[in-house]
Amino acid sequence: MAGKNQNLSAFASETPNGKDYTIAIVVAEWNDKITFALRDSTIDTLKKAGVLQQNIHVYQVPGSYELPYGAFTILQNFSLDAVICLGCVIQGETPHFDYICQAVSKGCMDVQLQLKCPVIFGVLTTLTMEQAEARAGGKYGNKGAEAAHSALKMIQLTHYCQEKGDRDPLLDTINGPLGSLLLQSAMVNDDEGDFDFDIDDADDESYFGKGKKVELNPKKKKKK
Ligand code: DLZ
Repeated sequence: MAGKNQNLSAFASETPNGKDYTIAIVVAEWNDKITFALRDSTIDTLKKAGVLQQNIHVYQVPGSYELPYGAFTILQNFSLDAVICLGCVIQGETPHFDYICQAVSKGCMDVQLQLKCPVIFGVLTTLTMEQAEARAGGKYGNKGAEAAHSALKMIQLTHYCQEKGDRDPLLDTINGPLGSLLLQSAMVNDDEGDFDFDIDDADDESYFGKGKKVELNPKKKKKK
């Protein structure tokens, strides 16, 4: 991957094949001369890596500030392998440069960790328009190409871990916050207004431990 002032379109490793992947691109319309150049390079790189045209979905949002919400909403409604966020924030033109940059980078990070899907930060944050142009197809390559490569690398990592990992995601879910919710739904409210668990002393093994089976949809306890 390119470092400072290196070519953003030159990668340290091979770009993974993307023929089975579905990817969304969210593009900010602010500084569209730059962001549309990033978009075109992203699409070009994805296609060269084998991603099918019909599996590349492009959405536009007004500015970079809207990128995290765009990614979040798209991920909540469509099955995707990754979302690539593209934007350009130029310090000279943006009095609240730091706020926007921080909000967008933190926002993209939050979305990917919360929704467990790679969200790529393809946002140029530069001092001048010239610096942006140099990274949107100019002498330092194109940040869009880098974003596409990053997306495919992260999808590859995700699939590798899902296939080879030895942890059961269902078990983790049940033992995590969902487990508490399920336990709450297993509680029954007796006629005195107290909550009680409906635990069967059955022998079978459940996610709640051997020998204790929790009825997840218990009938209300009858008063004796
Ligand atoms: C308002 C604003 C400014 C001043 N500068 C930029 C910029 O350089 N790059 C960019 O992507 N967006 C900019 N915006 C727009 C904000 O991202 C956002 O769209 C508006 O504040 C509306 O929420």
